[in-house]
Amino acid sequence: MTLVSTATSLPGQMLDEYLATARAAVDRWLDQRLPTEQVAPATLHRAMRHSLFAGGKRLRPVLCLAAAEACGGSREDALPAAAAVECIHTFSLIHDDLPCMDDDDFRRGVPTCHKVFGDAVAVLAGDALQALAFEMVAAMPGNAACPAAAMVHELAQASGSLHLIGGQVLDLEGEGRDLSAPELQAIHERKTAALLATSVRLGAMSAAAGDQQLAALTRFGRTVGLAFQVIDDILDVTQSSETLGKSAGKDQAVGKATYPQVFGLERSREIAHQLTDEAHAALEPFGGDGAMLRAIGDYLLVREY
Ligand code: GRG
Repeated sequence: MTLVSTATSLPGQMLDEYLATARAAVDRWLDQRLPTEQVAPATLHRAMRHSLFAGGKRLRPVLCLAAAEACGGSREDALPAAAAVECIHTFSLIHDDLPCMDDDDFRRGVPTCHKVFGDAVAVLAGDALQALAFEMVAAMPGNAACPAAAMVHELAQASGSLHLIGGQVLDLEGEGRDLSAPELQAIHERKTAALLATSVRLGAMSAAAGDQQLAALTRFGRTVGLAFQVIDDILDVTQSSETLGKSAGKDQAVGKATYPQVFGLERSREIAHQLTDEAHAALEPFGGDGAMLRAIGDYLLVREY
C-alpha cells in the first residue's frame, strides 16, 4: 500500500521508503541481539522470536528513530532504544493475549505465543523480552544531556503501574461497564499513548535533545498515541480479522468501552483527526526537521491495520 501524507508535502513514496528501511534496521538489530533459537533454553528463545518477528508494524521503533533524526541525532545511536520499545510492546502483546487477559488466538497474523508454546512459556517469553529491553537501554552510551540511567528510568516509568501495566488493569476492570469519556481517555493514555510518547522521547534523548525539544515531542507522542488508539478502536469494528492479523470485533465481544462505542464512528474519526492536528502543532518548533514525524502521524490516521 502506498501511503499518502494528508497534511505534509512529503511524498508518500518517501514515507514508504523511510518505513521500510527503518523497520529493516530495527529487525536486523533485534535479530543480532536476541539469542538464536539454538541457544538454551531453546523453547524460550523460539517463543520470544515467534512473537517478535511475526510481522508487527514497528511503529514505536520507527517513531523513536524519526524523533532522534528530528533532533539532529543518528539512527545508529537510537537503534538500541528503538529495539527496546519494540521488546516492551511485544511483551505486552504476549501477556495481553493470554487466556487470563484478552484470550486471543491470533496476533500479527499468526497463532499467539501461548497457543504455540503454552501459557507458562508465553508468560516467561514476555518477561524475558521485558528484561531484554532494559538490558538494551542500560547498555547505551548515553550523553551529557541524557545518561543511560535517565533512559532506563524513562522506559521503566512508561512500562510500569502508572502507565502501560496500570492502563491494562484499568482496561480489565472496565470490561462490561459503561465508561465515561474521561475514564476511556485515561485508559488509552496509559495503555497506549505513554509508550508511544516514550518511544519518541527515547529517540530524542539518544540525540541529546534539549528540554524544549523533549517537551514538544512529549506532546506530539501523547497526542499521536491517543489518535493511534482511537483509530485502533475504529479498525476493530470496521476491518476483518484477516486484514488486522488479530480477532476483529473483540472489543465489543468482551464488553470493552471504545471510542466508537462512546462517541460513534463519525465523531471518533473527527477526534482522531483533531488529535493528529494537535500532534502536528506540537512539531512546529522543528520546522522542516519534523517532516518525517508529521508524515508518520498522517500515516497512523489512514492506516488500514
Ligand atoms: C502489560 C499485559 C500488559 C498489557 C499492557 C499494550 C497493552 C496493555 C496490551 C496490548 C493489546 C492492546 C490492544 C493494546 C493497545 C495498544 C495497541 C493498539 C496495540 C497494538 O499495536 P500495533 O497495532 O501492533 O502497533 P503491531 O502488531 O503492529 O506491533
